[in-house]
Amino acid sequence: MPQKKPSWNLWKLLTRNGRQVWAFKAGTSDIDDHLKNADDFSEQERQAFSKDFAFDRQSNPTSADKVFRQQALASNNFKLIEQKIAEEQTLIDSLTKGMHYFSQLQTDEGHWPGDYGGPLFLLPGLLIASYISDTPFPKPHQEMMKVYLFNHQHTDGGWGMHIEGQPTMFGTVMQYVSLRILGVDKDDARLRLASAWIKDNGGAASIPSWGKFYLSLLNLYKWNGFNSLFPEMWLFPKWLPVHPSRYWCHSRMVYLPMAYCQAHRIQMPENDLILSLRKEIYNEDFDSIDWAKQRDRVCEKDCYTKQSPVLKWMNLFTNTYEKISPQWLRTKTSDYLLKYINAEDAQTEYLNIGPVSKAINSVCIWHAYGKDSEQFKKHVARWYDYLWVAEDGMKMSGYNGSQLWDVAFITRAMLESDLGLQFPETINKSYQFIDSMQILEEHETHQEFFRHPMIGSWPFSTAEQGWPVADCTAKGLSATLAVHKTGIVKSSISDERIKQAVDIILSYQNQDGGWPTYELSRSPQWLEVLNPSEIFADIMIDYSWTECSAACVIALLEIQEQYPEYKDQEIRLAITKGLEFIINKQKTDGSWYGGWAVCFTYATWFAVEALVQGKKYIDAELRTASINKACDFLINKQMPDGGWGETYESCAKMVYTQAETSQVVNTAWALLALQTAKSDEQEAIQRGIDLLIQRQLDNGDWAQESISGVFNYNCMITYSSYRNIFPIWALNRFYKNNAIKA
Ligand code: LAN
Repeated sequence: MPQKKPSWNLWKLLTRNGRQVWAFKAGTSDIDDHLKNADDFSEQERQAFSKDFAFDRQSNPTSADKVFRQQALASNNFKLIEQKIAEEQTLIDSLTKGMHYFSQLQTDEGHWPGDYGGPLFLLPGLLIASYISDTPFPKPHQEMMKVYLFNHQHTDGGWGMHIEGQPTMFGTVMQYVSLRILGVDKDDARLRLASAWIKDNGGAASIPSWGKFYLSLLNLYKWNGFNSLFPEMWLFPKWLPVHPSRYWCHSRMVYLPMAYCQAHRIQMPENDLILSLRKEIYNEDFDSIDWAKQRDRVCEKDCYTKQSPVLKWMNLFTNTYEKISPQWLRTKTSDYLLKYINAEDAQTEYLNIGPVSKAINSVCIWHAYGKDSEQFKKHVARWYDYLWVAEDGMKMSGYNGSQLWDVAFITRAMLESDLGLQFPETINKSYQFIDSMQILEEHETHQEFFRHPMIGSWPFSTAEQGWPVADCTAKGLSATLAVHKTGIVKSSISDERIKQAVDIILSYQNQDGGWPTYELSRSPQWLEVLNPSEIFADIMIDYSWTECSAACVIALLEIQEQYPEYKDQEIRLAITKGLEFIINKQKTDGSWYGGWAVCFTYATWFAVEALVQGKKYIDAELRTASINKACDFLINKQMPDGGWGETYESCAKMVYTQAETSQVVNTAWALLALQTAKSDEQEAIQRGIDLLIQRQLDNGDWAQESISGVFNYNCMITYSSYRNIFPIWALNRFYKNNAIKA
């Protein structure tokens, strides 16, 4: 603490061009005027001089230059800076620890494996495929699956559609049957409770249509109680809006093998287990059930999308047709379906587009070629790509992983500031992975089976799985550009490949200006009236989504910066239309709904990021108003502890639903948005950042909180690396924006 020496401050050092002149009572900073007040000197001041400038040669033989230093530091707000340095050190420590911890989890090939579980209807599908085909999993696997299924049972005996959801008929019947297939005794107390849940809630006949399908395969339900999928529809002319090639690819690829199974009414033979199960899951005597009457019965706990009147009418027709369908046409249809299934198997190395079709395709291939066929063996070999062991047991993942997606995100997160450069090995490995995951070829049967062009694209998981995704291409490209900018790796992704990725992004833009997931929207939205799944919404066509659009706009903006010459006009137009789409999607409260993660904070972050970066491409007033509204929305949702937290109910209800406790992932998204918007709510940002630091565990990880991914509004999915990626990104952005500039 410097002593109080008031008269020191009567002197002030003026400098200019290296000149240094002490001014007495400097009234101005003009060095030439330094004597202006020199005559204004009182007796009091003279006395103060001799007191304040008393000098002790014993203790301080050489002058320590205290007058200048004290003044210089005071004018630089030394105290404040001292405090900032300490805070910054805490931030740097947290970030370094976070990146160090996460880097340790990276594989040698550069990606981050992780838990991608959540939905509870996936493992049962696979178990049914293994049971029907008499291809049991090894004992240790079976044991771990049992552990998993029991771990997620609710105390009332039921299971949800996903691990955090309330019990439903679909969830409960599927897990019940799975556990029985895995050899658990029907008198096991937990199964008795589950059986009671099923019966108390109306019995298995009220399971939604996807459940009716699986039960029919097992001979636990009758095919004529399943609304016909009208397999012949696949032979319709392709130009018809209802032709399945126009459906969202996930619906298409699930309803394809389902149609094959229904066309053949695949049904396993009765055995003791099946006969017993028929008693365990129905209130009525199985043989006395009027199956046709069960077609539209859905337990109210399951119902998310009501059947439309149009669908009911259609079902009337297709169910009648089922009774008269000529055999020759069925055979022709089945041949086509099988050809398509084979093509999908070949295109994806038997991984298939997702976990549901993976299991059902296995059943079809087993049915068509038998258990000993090469094709079926190849299918079985890839079952294991979908299995994941975590502390809750063995589950089936929602995809064959989220490899590319996570790598792309973490790369951008780390490179947000120079701090990421302290991890060159991690960045380099990530880059190698991104390089090896870009899809560089198309299959021979590409066009025949309605695939979107994909040379230059990136997938969500792996190139081998081979389904390109618009925003994954955008994220792969953004990460590539970010790495190239640093110059710390030898770039192996050529300009040509970058341009191919740009072409893919451009090819994905919908008429409405937005970007979809895997393919352009190929039919009008009215097709949704034919959605036969009572548990999901908006699954019929591929829609434009805010977050997919924002990701693509951002990648194009980055391309404009780094490759300004490439397709300049076209890209500008695409960006402008994309930004307009995003603005149009904004809700009146300033937020955006997120379709692929929980929920409003997620999409709002994406949208704000695109709007901020897209400054030059859209009307300034419109843009500012939109960004300000978004920031107001986020500020309004900040919780008292400084964090943000939404529950998964935001997704299904489409209304922001506050969690009881704040969530680091939501907090990070909100902070990323507020910071990029250069919101003047510094205090709110600071409080959020403090929360992220405070929530960090000693080893640099963050605890896993509530489930953060979603699909089709109603089913949740785990993204285990989000809890690292996004806090690191938000902290890194804070560091970049606030680092002390020396
Ligand atoms: C995914 C995972 C990734 C996700 C993003 C890239 C995050 C998104 O921005 C676009 C859509 C996409 C690719 C997506 C679509 C739906 C998927 C494939 C999933 C959520 C993973 C699992 C889900 C799939 C439909 C699950 C299987 C269930 C069915 C109802 C068929």
